[in-house]
Amino acid sequence: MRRVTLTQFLIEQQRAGRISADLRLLIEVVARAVKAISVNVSKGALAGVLGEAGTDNVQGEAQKKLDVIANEILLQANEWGGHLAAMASEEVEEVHHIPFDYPKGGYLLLFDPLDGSSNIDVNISVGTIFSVLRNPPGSGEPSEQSFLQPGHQQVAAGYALYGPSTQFILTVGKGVHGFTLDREMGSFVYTHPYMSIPADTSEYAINASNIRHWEAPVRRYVEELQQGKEGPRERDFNMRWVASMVADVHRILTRGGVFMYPLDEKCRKQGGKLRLMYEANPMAMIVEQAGGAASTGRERILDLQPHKLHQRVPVVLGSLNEVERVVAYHREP
Ligand code: AHM
Ligand code: MG
Repeated sequence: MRRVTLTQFLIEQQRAGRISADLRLLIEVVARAVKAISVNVSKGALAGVLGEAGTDNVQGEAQKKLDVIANEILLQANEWGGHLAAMASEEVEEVHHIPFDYPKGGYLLLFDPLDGSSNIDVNISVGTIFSVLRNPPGSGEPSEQSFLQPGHQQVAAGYALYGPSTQFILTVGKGVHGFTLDREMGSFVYTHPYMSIPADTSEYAINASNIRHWEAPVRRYVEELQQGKEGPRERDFNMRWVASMVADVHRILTRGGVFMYPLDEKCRKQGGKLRLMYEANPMAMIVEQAGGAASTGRERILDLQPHKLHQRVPVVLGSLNEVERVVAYHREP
């Protein structure tokens, strides 16, 4: 069987006019950084990379050593290639400017270097999420404002899942494509063309310990699922919660499902738990490209006009008919 690598896939996308040479280089560099992160994640305790870094990030959360390592790997890998105007990271408060001695390009890269940090020390899957925007023409040196573009303007989005195998999932706006890392060869192999999310599902993902904090529409929706065959849905539903968004979304991309981190009383002041620019937008683009839907419960995520880099939002995404049902419940008085 002919093995297509990520490199070859990207060259073919460029030839087909779907991506520019610079965007191809950018994605290649992100994938290279992901391989380096994967090596660190898989060494775990052997390399002394587990545990706390002893610092807090911009969100006031304790950083793990691997959060810091993954962030450094992504920043350094992407600084010098000449394809970027600037970067923004979930772990860094301000925009990361390209050092003055390197050439600059037309793209903005945003990432959550290591998503699912609470799973690092227990050897459960974690991931990296990224999003690519164009630097608005004529805007000069990028500022926070340059990044504040609605998600539908993303030119690419993807994630890496560091699980039993390392996978790289990518969309450039023409379907969702999955690659698996061949560790011996050191290359990503195209294993999952045009991934798609079934419109119907019997599986949901939510941190149910927050039930007492949820708003009425989410509580109603989940209670109906829990009633199973005896309830209004007239069938049983299964529940999964990895607490690594990448792993939970990847399961949905593979076999369907609905993922929710809704607005609740605990996170109301911040606007939600998950970050719009580093988590919600890239995942929403991937999920929509796979035929699913992504909403805050009230609005399409990709239509939100961001007002700050580290903004948080409620997230409901996955199988189309379930997401639409949750949205419908939010509309009812
Ligand atoms: P992180 O980026 O600091 O790791 O936080 C985001 C993670 C998501 O991956 C996951 O869906 C969620 O937080 C889990 O939250 P909780 O621990 O409240 O279940
Ligand atoms: Mg995260």
